[in-house]
Amino acid sequence: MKSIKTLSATVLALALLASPAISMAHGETEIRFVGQVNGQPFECGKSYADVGTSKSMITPSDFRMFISDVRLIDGQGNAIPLQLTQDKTWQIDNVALIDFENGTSHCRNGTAPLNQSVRGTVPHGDYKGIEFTLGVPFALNHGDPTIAPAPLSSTAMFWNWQGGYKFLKFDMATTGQSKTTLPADKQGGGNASGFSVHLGSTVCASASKTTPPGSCKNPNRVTVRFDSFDPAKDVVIADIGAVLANANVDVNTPKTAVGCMSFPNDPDCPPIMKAFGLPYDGQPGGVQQFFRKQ
Ligand SMILES: [Cu+2]
Repeated sequence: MKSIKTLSATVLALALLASPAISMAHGETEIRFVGQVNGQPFECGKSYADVGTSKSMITPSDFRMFISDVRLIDGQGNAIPLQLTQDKTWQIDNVALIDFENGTSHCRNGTAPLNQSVRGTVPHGDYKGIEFTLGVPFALNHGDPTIAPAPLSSTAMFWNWQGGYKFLKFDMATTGQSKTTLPADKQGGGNASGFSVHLGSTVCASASKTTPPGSCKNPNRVTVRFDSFDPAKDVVIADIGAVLANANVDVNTPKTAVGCMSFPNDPDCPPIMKAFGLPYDGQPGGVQQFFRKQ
């Protein structure tokens, strides 16, 4: 009897240790994204209180980003690429444009359609987690947007051949600054007025302005991993409030880009780049705060 009892206890202990993998019956997979500001759903025309260190009221005018290299993590820890559906609108190669703005109200310079998921297929199997990158892969980042297929044809999301695309474009008016008067920024910020967060690669050396660079000193791509993620139940929250938590959106350092546009030597950038988990101006990166699972 004693040995049977011991055996059952061992079996029970093993059963408890081996947590079941999340079973995904179908190869078709959709990873859903939700845009938020401090836990509130992002919506064009809405204003959001208590943003940043000055507890500013902000009125956003753009919120778009490129997500790439989506991988599903299987029970052995292997990262299996999600093969994106090539829809010729939102997804090309392994890159998708996530678009939280609908072109109305303060987002009038944007586009009407929304796109809030990445869609593709993986081999049938059991997967436990996901990984993805905020950004456009280097190989696709430095082409000509006027001849690139959608979504890489979005000129609003493009800087120039040296820097490539804006991986994330978030623009807003804020309590402390003029809501309408700032001109378009040199980097193509367009409707930026007040404060902007534009993430992208910087210090990309190239022979001329129309020659693609060989590399960028600051790639500024953010890789995100959730060890446990079930696409059927979970969504990826992208909360810009968490990015701005330690920034003062009511001031902009003179003679620098409006807000933080990733360029070196901008005193408005350190708290923002830190929230992305990225190294900046010699400061080490850390844990990203922008994305969380829900
Ligand atoms: Cu849109």
